Amino acid sequence: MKINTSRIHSRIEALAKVGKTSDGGSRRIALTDDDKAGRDLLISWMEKTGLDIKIDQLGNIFGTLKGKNSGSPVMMGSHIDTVGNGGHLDGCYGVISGLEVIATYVDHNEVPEHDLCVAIFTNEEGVRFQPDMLGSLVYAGGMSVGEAHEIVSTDGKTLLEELIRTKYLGHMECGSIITHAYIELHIEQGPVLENNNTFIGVVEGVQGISWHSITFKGQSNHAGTTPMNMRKDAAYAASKLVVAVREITEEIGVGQVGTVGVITPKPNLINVVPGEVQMTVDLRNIDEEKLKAAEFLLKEVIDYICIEEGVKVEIEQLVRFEPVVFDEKIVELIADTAEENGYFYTRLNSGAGHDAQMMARICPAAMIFVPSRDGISHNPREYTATELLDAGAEVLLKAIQKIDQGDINTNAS
Ligand code: HGY
Ligand code: MN
Ligand code: MN
Repeated sequence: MKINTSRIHSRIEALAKVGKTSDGGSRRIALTDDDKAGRDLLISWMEKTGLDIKIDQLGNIFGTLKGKNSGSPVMMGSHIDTVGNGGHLDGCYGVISGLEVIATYVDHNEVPEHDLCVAIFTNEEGVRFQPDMLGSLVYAGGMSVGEAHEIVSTDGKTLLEELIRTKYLGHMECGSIITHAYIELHIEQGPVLENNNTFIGVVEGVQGISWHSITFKGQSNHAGTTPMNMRKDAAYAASKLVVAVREITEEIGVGQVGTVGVITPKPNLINVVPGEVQMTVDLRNIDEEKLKAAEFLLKEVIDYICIEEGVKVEIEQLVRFEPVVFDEKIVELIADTAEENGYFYTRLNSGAGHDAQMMARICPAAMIFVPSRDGISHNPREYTATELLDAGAEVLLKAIQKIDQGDINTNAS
């Protein structure tokens, strides 16, 4: 069977038009009208492919092609929600390619042994509702539906309200589809594959993620009359923490990353000493002990900054996922498939979080990467050459065929 790569490209382009930003990027933040429009478009393509479509209580969407032995599907999937200024491929490539694998079976009148399913998980990016990978987290039993429904977005809406408003509050119980195996195709979003000059990434695991929201509370005051030794300057405290996060990564060493992505001063006026700054810290490491050490240093340095500047602090942990190791059998199957189809590959861990790390909690799961030009992602400049996208989709098809035909006993421990 040969995958219809031109349909993949035309669908990536069509979806990119939904929530298109002035700088050519994509903005379909979870459960906004643009995300709804993207969801509606994907559902129309699933209908065109003749799939059985189900939506669960978290708004996760599942398109299924019945197999000879219907029951627990071989699943592919990812997400189509984006960060605020995303590219066209993050998540979308995996969903559209998964749909294409199933459409290839349909086009060739091939009935698979297992049901084949493509999933679109809700709120993978986590920029509006935290935590990220929320839809797959609940699907995998990592959070209750009720708790997730009550999560309040950065713009003050509950997840339940937005699911109802966008008409994506499904009735299917979250996690009721018992998945036989899961493969997610995704762009690497980093520089490793391009630096290694390889087409395919065989992903062995995902690094642990720790997100905190930190609010320094000092004292708003007059910029002109307040002597420097009387200030409780929340922006100064926040700036010290930005520098400290970089120093923590240097202290922990190679493999530790740290990012301050949000810094919001109040009252944010030119002639007022900021009384409050809300900021976020994103720490990640593939090594759980090192990630814990980074978190410890973070707390230590916050305490020190507060004493030094005389400010108070509120700390909220938004996300904490431990590192994940993918299923060895599926990892090997992907490596063999790449090799058999003439593609050099690199084994690597994922720097980004993915729905696959949640699926790995409940079924054998792994990922296939393709390179990102200049390692750029979460940016309108996100790009992967056509031949690389095609290679990834071809390896996905061949790997799914093998799993479907029972090349690996995914139940064997
Ligand atoms: O944050 C992440 O790594 C993913 O893009 N949600
Ligand atoms: Mn993604
Ligand atoms: Mn992303």
